[in-house]
Amino acid sequence: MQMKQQLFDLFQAQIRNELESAYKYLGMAAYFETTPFKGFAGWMRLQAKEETEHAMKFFDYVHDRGHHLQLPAIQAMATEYASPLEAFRETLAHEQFVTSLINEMYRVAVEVQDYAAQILLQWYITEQVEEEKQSQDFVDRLETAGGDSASLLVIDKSAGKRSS
Ligand code: OFO
Repeated sequence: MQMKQQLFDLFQAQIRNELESAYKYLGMAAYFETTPFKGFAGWMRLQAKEETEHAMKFFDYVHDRGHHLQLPAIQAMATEYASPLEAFRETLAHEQFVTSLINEMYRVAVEVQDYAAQILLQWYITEQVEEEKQSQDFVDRLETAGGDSASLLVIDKSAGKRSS
């Protein structure tokens, strides 16, 4: 059964938002590739892949519900940042923004009594807790390291251990 138009519009927009997240993190990967911080570059590359998977989960769902999608334009993204800390602060702020979008989708799903959409969105609500936590952890560690190169390289190395 199709979703109410108001909810479908949000799902359609969120496919673009998740792909914009992927593009944003790919821009950060491009920035880190120009620095000694190849661990962060790899981490951002994997984050971009994960965001694409988030988009595809919505993509599959709207088709399961019998909708026909439109795909609006995706905006250009920065590939320059002042420091790893600036990039991760931007990541944290972005994830907080995405959490607010997912929460709004859930609010509307409740309002229109779409129980199936609520179940799907619960997965994203849980995922956003993880997304915010991992960004916050990097911000905290990078703030603690300050301008100390050795500490920054230790954090970079740990970021490079991410496997999925
Ligand atoms: Fe899709 O979680 Fe980040 O944006």
